[in-house]
Amino acid sequence: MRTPDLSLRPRLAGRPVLLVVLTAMAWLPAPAVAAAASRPNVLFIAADDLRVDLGCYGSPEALTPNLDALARRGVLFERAYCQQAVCNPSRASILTGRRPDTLRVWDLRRHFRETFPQLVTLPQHFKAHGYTTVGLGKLFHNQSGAKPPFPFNDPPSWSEPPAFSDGPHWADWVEEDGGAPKGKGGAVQRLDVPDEAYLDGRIAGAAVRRLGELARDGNPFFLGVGFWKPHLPFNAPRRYWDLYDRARIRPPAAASMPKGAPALAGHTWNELRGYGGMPKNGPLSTEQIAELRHGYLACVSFLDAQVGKVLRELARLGLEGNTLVVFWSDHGFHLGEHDLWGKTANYELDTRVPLIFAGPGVAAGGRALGLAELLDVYPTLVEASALPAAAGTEGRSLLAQLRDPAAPGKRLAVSQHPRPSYGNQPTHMGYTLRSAEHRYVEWRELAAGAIVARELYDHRSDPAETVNRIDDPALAAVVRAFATEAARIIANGGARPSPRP
Ligand SMILES: [Ca+2]
Repeated sequence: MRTPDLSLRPRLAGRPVLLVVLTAMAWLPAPAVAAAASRPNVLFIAADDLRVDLGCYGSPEALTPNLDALARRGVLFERAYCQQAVCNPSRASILTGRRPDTLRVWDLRRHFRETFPQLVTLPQHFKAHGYTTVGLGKLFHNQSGAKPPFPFNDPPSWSEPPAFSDGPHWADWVEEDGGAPKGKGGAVQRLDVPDEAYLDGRIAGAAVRRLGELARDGNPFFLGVGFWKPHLPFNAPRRYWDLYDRARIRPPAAASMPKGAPALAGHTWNELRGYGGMPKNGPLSTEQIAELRHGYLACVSFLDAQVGKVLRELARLGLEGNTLVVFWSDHGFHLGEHDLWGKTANYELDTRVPLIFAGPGVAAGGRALGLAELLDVYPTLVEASALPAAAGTEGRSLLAQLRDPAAPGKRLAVSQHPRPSYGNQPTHMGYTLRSAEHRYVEWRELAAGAIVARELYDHRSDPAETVNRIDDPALAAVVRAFATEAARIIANGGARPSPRP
């Protein structure tokens, strides 16, 4: 165990680095600058269910040297938020640059092309402008039984068939008899196996090989590498578990639902309860909590090691200087905080995500405090690559913050989640608006649109969101301002999930 690495903080703004770059570029002939700036490669690295539990984000526990190094050479967004804290809606949102309400994608079954068959995704936009686009791993949602009318891995987005993109998470499992997994096993696995025993090790190997081929090819590329961890089951080779001492794993902080929170805000952790050894009802034992939190950290370090393999190859090939790297997770995760396990909540731990950019034009060692949303990634990469803007995207380019992390961000980040969490026919939708200082949540009954519950958390005094202060007279003006914003956002989005046949 080590103490948190706070050494990035003194290097906050990164302005001196930016000035050096601009001064050097001023001496280059203009066409060369334009050509170099217009055709960077893109390395788009996704993690699955990774909350902001990384060394570079100040985690007191997680060991993530490779992601910490990426943050040191780029810009880390301190306040980045997903648009819905579950795989398919979040991934559809970042990859199309549109909100779940616009896409009408709120569950794990519906495909965004059911709403917009001709939509041009982020990689597809790069493909249309001459890039070779390659998808390895889980980028769009994984197809795991649901059969939408379009493949989830979205072949139109890619120059070649995507790989390692499909299948249920439980199948990423090592049977001790060497056979194929026969069904959903336990929630954790700790075996002395090589990285390649699991999907992420194989994806890292494929990405390293493909990077070399793409470098030799010479055409600009968009390489998407989607890692499956730290999503359940928490299986990682033993050596990643051994980085942590079980006796020193911290118990969840603030382990009760927020005081005054409505019942709609919670859920019954059905995803975790579906794994072997987990109780179908009721609480986990102290030992189970420690094992799950240990397993999550092991998976975070396993993921970090796989990202490191890809980033080292990028550097070895001499591509670092002309490749924009973006690392993101589709949403966060609860590990017992708020008496919740898993995602699908509207709280900070589920909606806040790691988001790190590095590469040409990106300030080194910057920490952007301004708010950002994952749907901003699409217009950011398009603008940073000097491609024509894509039609219909709803995010805002973060390029100003990549050049100067002190540049202002968004005023609000908006996320949402239906209730029931996974049902085809939700009865309620919760919208959450995060400002720099507060989180506001509004739960609406979908049939008539009536507001049935509200929440307000004051991050100035309560960063763990432990007390719902919606009725605090001292915050009445704040609540009124949020309610006005929420009404405007919802009127523009039109949250009316259509009944499924
Ligand atoms: Ca996920």
